[in-house]
Amino acid sequence: MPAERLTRTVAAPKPGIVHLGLGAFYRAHGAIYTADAIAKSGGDWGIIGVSLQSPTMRDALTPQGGTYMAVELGPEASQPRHIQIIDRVLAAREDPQVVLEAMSDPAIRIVSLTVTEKGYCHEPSTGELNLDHPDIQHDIAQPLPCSAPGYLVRALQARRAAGFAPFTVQSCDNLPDNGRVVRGVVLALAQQIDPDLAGWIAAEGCFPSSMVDRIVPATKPQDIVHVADLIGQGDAAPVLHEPFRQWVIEDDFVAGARPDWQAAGAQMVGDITAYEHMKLRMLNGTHSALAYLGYLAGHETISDAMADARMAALVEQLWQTEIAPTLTPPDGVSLCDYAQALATRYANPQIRHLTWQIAMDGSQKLPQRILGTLNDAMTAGRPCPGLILAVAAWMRYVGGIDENGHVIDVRDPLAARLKALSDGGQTPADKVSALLSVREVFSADQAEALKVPVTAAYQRLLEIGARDSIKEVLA
Ligand code: CS2
Repeated sequence: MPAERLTRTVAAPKPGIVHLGLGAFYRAHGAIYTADAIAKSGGDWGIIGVSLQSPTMRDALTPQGGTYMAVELGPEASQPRHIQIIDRVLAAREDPQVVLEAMSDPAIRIVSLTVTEKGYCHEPSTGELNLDHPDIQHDIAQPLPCSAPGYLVRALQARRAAGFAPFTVQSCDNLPDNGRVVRGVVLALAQQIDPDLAGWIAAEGCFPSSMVDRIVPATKPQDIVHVADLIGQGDAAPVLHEPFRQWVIEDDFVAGARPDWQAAGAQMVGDITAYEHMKLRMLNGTHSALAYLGYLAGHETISDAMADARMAALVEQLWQTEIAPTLTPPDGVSLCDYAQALATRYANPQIRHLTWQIAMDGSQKLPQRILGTLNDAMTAGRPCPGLILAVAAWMRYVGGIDENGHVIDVRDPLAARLKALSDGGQTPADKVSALLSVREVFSADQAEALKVPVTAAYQRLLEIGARDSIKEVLA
């Protein structure tokens, strides 16, 4: 890194938001929308960032006064921008009390979250809080929490005790009806701790759902070098993102208090369901299909996979014939145009979005990205060979050995169990059955319906590999 380090050049706005899960995505999406909203309309909407897991982000951003570079990567040019909206970063593991105090301050009117699917400690197939989750067990027993639902409940408890209004809880994760999911886990946990508290939260709280979209690969060491070259200063935690961004937000905030995100281009709507289904199924569904099949076929990134005509044809088939017919598009939106725009976004060669990164946490992602679509299509009697192949590819992936016999570094909260189930099956059919029995992912009915087609696809993956299996499913 150059000797000179990036520093703050303007004061941070007074904080009004605490954000849990300060990863690359939020810093390239919600933080920038909020900075733009303040630039247009003002307001005390500075952000206190909280890292729930490790202090790395706090340690990287604190010497830079909480600021960082966001670099927009167009197909031809890079556009750096200095983001100065984050007031400070807290490391929850080191000092949970400080985090609770920040969240309990009445000046904080919104607590938003990007904690990834697994951060909600829910059952992905049902959306219900998993009361057996070790972090939830801990948070029921101890006043200082460790999970995201635990922080929300304990901070709301402190606000109620102090006579303050609750903050709005705003999920910005890729979950269907993410506001309902976070409301459900918060109420279920509060119920365990203090049923009166649960009643108060249910009556006074707001949990707007939102659909978030921007492709933001995890920052890699070479990106840090690239940004230093670009700006001539050292930034330990830049974010690199595509030009496109979209944020559709249900307009339901405690006392209506929120930044003027609309002025920054966000869409404030009454019901986000149509947007969210479209995005989770069309974008995230094909992202996951490309992640498993692309990884198995030896493609490192999404743009590499899209440069393979066979992969690109599969994605096109998924959009047109397998996914789009299950959707009711939002008013004024054409699914054809949406798919066309996605193809262009995926092909952006500047965005090095690893198939391995997207393949992470598949057990938490598959239900809302692929299995719901499959369910709807199969109920309507439409075959979905591409999505079936994607499910089989996930099974092959979590088996932990790639097509060249190399070990795959599978990251998933259920990784050990998935591998044991796969290893325990003698035949391909046994392995598929064992994986279909994971109820966090597949309902009993769905497992039954998928057994024959997924086994056949899995068998073909073993016999002829991912690329030739794709060729067979192309209409
Ligand atoms: C990706 C998403 O990592 C993943 O699973 O599918 O992060 C995706 O890039 C974003 O949802 C795009 O908005």
